Amino acid sequence: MPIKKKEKKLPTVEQRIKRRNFLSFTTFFLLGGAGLGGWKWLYHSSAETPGITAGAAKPLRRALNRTELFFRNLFSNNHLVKTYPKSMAARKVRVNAHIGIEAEGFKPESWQLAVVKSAGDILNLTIEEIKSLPKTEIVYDFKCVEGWDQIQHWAGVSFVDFVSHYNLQQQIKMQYVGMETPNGEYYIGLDMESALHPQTILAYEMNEQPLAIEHGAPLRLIIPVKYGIKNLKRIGKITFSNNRPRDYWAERGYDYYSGL
Ligand SMILES: Nc1nc2c(c(=O)[nH]1)N[C@H]1C(S)=C(S)[C@@H](COP(=O)(O)O)O[C@H]1N2
Ligand SMILES: [Mo]
Repeated sequence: MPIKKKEKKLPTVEQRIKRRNFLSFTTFFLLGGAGLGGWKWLYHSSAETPGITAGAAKPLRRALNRTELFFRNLFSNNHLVKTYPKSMAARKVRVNAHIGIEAEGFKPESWQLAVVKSAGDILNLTIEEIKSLPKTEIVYDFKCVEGWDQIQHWAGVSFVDFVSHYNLQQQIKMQYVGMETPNGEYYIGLDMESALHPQTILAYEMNEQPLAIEHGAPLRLIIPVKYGIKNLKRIGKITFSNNRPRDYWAERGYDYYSGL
């Protein structure tokens, strides 16, 4: 029986970044451990310290618990973007850019979202269908690369809920999600991990009202782990791929990931 030779794949950029992060984290952890070890050594060898007694072990135990707490906080804080009470959300929400949504004559009523599951297999959804899915809201600090930020209140269906409701398990095994306006003039690419982040929302409401045209009616992306440029207004089409989807601002020199 012929043995199938395993293809040796070069690591992708993402894999390399992940590996590098892992290495720096490991180094950090080991250095931290060495620091703690050194401190422990100093502590026990200090002339003032009366040897290793039950009394001496207590502050050490407290220090270890603090270290554990530090790591726990580090991870949980990184996981979710900071949120605010609704009362802090801006009433007058800033409108920033209109690429792909400025053309006259757009009718939100006849809009449909096209989800390309694979070539020739397209799911077309109305806004009513999308509104019938579980609703997620968020009040957070929206940040634009141009240097402004504003606490804003958005609501819609989280992308994770969306993909699970429409059984897009096969699609989310891919590395990227692409989204674009119905006319294709503004387009973004997202790494799958950020798209599936629990705070990523396909939003149809702002301040508890249907989205205004200038904010991307009837459906826009709210992705708090990214800068404003990735928060596409008026989504017309969603695609999945293992190659980076084209991205309007990345093509103009901005960082492809534009993460916060
Ligand atoms: N279709 C479309 N979406 C877009 C943009 C755009 O020009 N066209 N600009 C992006 C940028 S740079 C920002 S800061 C936010 C602004 O969203 P807002 O107008 O609701 O404040 O939308 C993003 N989404
Ligand atoms: Mo922006």
